[in-house]
Amino acid sequence: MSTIIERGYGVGDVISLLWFKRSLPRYCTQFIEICVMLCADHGPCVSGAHNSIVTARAGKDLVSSLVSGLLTIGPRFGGAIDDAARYFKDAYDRGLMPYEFVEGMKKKGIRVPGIGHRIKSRDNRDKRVQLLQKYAHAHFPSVKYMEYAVQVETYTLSKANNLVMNVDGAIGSLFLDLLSGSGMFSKQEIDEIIEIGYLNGLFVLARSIGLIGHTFDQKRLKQPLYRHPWEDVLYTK
Ligand code: Q5B
Repeated sequence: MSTIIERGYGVGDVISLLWFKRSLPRYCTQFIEICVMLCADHGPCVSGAHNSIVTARAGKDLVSSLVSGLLTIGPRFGGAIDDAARYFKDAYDRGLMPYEFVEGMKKKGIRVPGIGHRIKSRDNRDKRVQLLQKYAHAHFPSVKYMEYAVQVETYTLSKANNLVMNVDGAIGSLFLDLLSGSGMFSKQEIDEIIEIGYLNGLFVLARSIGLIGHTFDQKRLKQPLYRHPWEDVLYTK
């Protein structure tokens, strides 16, 4: 760690060394840092922040509040990056047309990971996705997986307005481009990274920053025990 500081490395280099066991080119480490910054928080209303807030307001400590938020990260919320990479890679490498891929997923009853959002839509695009795409267009040697994901999005948007590429889909597809285009990973290593599932780690790491912030907010503001409005959970009329 002292060498890292002496050489002026950043957190993207630290992640490259500790997770991927190699020094990656600056455009890759900067991409990792952008992912971490963009995913650090998305406001107090999302699943993870909500859980951390409720836990902090129940008087629990920082670690309990943090993990209570982290435990919501999964296939619907923030933890779709690995599956997005898995499915986009498989579909692209097999040469599936986007509509074949989406319809095939529908037949299997699987929602396309990396597609869809509760509030983002065709007319209210996710700025984070646009920033990641812009960065990759400017710096990556190839963005073939991301372009495939865009074609998938074009098809899903023909079905419903909110079936946009989300931040998980952008990171998943672009990380495939980073892995395959940087020349730093063998095909076998890429398959292993995707199979093990490294990429949700980026969201977990990033969102921890925001969840800790939400916990401190509640403590600083001395918020009382949370009680949910009963109208929201009333099952019978
Ligand atoms: N439908 C995200 O669903 C959401 C479909 C689909 C085909 C799809 C859903 C989904 C895949 C998982 C994913 C990451 C649950 C999201 C994130 C970080 C965040 C969060 C924040 C942050 C939203 C209505 C109809 C149904 C469905 C169909 C929906 N998604 N079909 N492929 N992917 N996506 N997660 O709006 O015929 O009526 O049965 O699971 O990528 O987590 O900001 O909040 O930074 O914190 O609740 O951005 O898209 O819609 O579930 O009512 O579905 O659309 O089959 O069709 P919704 P639902 P039908 S980014």
